[in-house]
Order: sequence, then structure tokens, then C-alpha cells
Amino acid sequence: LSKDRRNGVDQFLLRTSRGASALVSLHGGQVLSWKTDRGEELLFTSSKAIFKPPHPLRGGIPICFPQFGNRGSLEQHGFARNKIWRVDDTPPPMNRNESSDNACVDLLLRPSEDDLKLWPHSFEFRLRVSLSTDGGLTLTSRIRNINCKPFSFSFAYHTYFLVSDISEVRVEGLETLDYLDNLCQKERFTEQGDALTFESEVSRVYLGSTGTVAVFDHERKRTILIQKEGLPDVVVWNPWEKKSKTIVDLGDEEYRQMICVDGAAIEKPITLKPGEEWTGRLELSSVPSS
Ligand code: TA6
Repeated sequence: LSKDRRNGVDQFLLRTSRGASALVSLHGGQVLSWKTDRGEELLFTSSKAIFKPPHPLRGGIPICFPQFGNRGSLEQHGFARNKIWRVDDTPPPMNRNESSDNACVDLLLRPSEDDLKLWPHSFEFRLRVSLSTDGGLTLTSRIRNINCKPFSFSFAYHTYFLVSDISEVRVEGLETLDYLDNLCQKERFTEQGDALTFESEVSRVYLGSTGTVAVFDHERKRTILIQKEGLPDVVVWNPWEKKSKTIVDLGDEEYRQMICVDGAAIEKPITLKPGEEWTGRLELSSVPSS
């Protein structure tokens, strides 16, 4: 684990002995880069990304909490991604599935006075980012209610994968699921059984996904496998050409090199009673494919 600073914000580089790496910033607790042991980047970051908190950072894995999108009274995707997190001095113990050989960093977010004015619920949000010896990336979020009243939230790991060409990408594992289409007033549809391919703007929330979701990048001959716990929904987003032009921190043509596929909990918000804790885990791995 090594540390450096960018724009006055600390960031941490996790590395395996074989050379895989992940870069994690205190800005948003955001993973900014994830590379294979051959040095190939797997996450997209916009060339126009603004590295100045509290501006959210376009790329990597922004954490949407305590609200996903505009489904509530808070700013888009909640405030967690805009905050400066701190290193957690009292991290949770390793669980049985975690190896002490993993490279990891533990971060903590507590609400500021200003956050409490907007969202009057005290919480502790502990994030562990862990890189296993085989290069797999795991993000574990533990959110605890330290208030005297229950609260509810929605959540997403808004993961921007880097792809060679969006037209050559296929997403599998969502066939037959119901989804809410953000482009049609969040109307509910059912996926008709084919893998997803992309030829126009897509903004959907797939519901009740239990299995592995796979992102095939035909041109790069690479597949990303997404597994998750505590995260029943999967967001799929690509802004395509027209929408991209309205997003200031995204290049006009960059939509071709990205696809967001998020492990999330959106349709049924998570409710925590005082003292309760929720865990949401995302496990990403990359495998060569033909
Ligand atoms: O479905 C994902 C989404 O909510 C889209 O509507 C789009 O706006 C995207 O997130 C990115 O949001 P951002 O606030 O980062 O521009």
C-alpha cells in the first residue's frame, strides 16, 4: 500500500506481488483505477473528469449513498461521492472469506453538520477496498445506524468499466429480469431473454438479480465478472451520443469507451433500525475470453 496526493487529496495504491493494482481516493472513497497484472486498465475515467471536491468525479467507482439518482430530496446520487473520506483507524476484522494476503485499505465516512441538516440521520459508513493476489477487486460497504430513529437509503457502486468499443460489448446475466427504464418515466419492462447489446442510450435498473453478471468485451477479448451480496439491483447506463454532449465532464466521443454496470439497492430501499448494520459487497474479476 502506498500513498500520494492529487489536488490536495490523499490516494492509495494497492498492489499485488504479480503487479495488479487499484487506486483509491479519499475523494468519495472512490476507486479510480483497477489494473490487471499485465497493466491493463479495467475502469474508465473521463479525460474531462474534475478532480476538485465536492465536484463528483466522472469515472472509476463512485458510491451513490444515501440516494441513487434523483429518487429523493437530496442532490443527484447523494452526497457520499462528493465528500472527503478518512482512513478508518478501527477497521472491522477480516471475515472468513478474506485473505490476509490481500492488499486493502479501509475508509470511513461520518456525516458532517451540513450533511445532517440535509439528511438528519447519524451513520458510520465503513468501506473496505481489497485486491486479492489473483487481481480480483472487492468493495465491502458497511453502513451502521448510530441514530435513535430508523432510516432508509438507496445505494449503488456506480461502476464505469473501460471498453474498447461499446458496439462490441455484451452484458449477460440480466436476461428475463424485470427492469425500470429511466428513459420511459421509470416504467417497468421485462428483459426478453437475449444478452444486452448497445446501439443507443440506455439507463435501466434491473431488479432482483442473484447470479453473476458478465460484461464481455469482444475486441479486447476480456470478460469482467460481477458478483454481489446485499445488492439485488443492477444499473446499466450508457449516455450515448446526444446525452454525452450535455455532460460537461465527459468527452463527446467517450461514451464509446465506457459502460456502467452497477451493483445496487434501489427499488426497495434498505431500512436500518438504531444500532443495525447493512453490508453490500461487490466482487469484480477479469478473465480472458475468446
Ligand atoms: O442510471 C445512471 C444515472 O442515474 C443516469 O441517469 C446518469 O445521469 C448517470 O447516473 C450519471 O449521473 P451523474 O450525476 O454522475 O452525471
